[in-house]
Amino acid sequence: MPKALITGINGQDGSYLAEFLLEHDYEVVGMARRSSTDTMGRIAHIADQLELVQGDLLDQSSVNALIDQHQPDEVYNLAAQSFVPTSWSQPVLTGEVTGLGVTRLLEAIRYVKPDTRFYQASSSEMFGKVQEERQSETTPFWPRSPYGVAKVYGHWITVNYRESHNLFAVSGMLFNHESPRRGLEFVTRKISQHVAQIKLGLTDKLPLGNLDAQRDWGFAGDYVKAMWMMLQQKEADDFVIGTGETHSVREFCEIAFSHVDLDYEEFVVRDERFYRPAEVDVLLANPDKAGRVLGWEPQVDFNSLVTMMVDADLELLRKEHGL
Ligand code: NAP
Ligand code: G4F
Repeated sequence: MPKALITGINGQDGSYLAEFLLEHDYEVVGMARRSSTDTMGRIAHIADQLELVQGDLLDQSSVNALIDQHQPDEVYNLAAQSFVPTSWSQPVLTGEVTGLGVTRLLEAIRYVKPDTRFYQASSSEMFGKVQEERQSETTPFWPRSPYGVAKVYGHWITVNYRESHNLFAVSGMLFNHESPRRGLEFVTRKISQHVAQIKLGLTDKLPLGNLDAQRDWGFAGDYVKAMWMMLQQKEADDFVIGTGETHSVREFCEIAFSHVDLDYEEFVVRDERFYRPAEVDVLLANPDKAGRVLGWEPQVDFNSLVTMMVDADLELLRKEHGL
């Protein structure tokens, strides 16, 4: 039975990846940091099938101990300070966790179990001010946030450990992926949750920032499969994962509101607090290499993603409020 260690197991992607690996007969060990409140909601339904262990990417000794004690065949590094706006208010923390945290894991693997296969969760935020209309594995980076800068570091240190120490270390450059388990502060989930609240009469406004920003949005459940596929290849290599379609925040709103027979223009209000010091205007993946080499393709289209998220939030709120 292969053994996988997932950092950030209680995050959106960690929960889908854990499900996927369990279905594929892996022994799954999940690293999460200690918290004074329960942060395990996303994995509560599979908790009895996992081994959960405490650790923090800020703490080298906890990371070393995990690799030593569990001797994983595969490590998926999904842990990060992942919210872009927070990276302007906490740039040093973001650099420590999202950037240097990658090196801490790679160092542990290098010294303790160098045949471990390593996946780094890189991001389309690295492309930032895009240098090509469709971003591929060869598009130069121009990050626009401290988060994006930290991810560029994480990407290159992964490549560097592959080249310097011959580790099987890969970087998945994933474009935005969403789901009903997405954190409430990200724009897609913020919209789906507010649409459901408005429909049920629980609120009457949705404050948003830049409606013209465009993203290549896919479904998180599809994207975790690509992570696994990357670690099953003969050679370690880096891949862009996305849908090859881009849509604006406005389009997301239009579809989400019209799904419950409402007009977004009556409810969305502009709020300066949600604009960013430097914006990533448009992201659009060129996932050709992933299709060709991995045989990966997204299964959920944009419209289905939006309606899936709105339906899930409606169901959740109805249960919560007994409606
Ligand atoms: P997420 O839901 O925000 O999950 C992040 C995880 O990292 C959480 O489990 C969090 O734990 C953990 N974490 C934060 N700081 C940590 C620390 N110091 N030590 C250990 N764990 C820590 O993010 P996601 O959407 O699942 O994304 C997974 C990864 O992919 C992240 O690295 C993200 O940057 C990257 N990524 C995401 C996307 C996307 O669109 N979702 C696209 C490209 C790349 P707590 O619950 O304790 O905070
Ligand atoms: O949903 P977002 O916060 O995601 P963002 O910044 O694209 O980052 C996500 O995707 C990255 C991959 O490219 C990941 F690496 C990263 O970890 C994270 O998962 O914002 C999307 C867009 C932005 O252009 C933002 O300006 O939505 C715009 N937006 C407009 N109003 C808003 C809001 N974003 C948020 N969070 N909240 C708003 O009210």
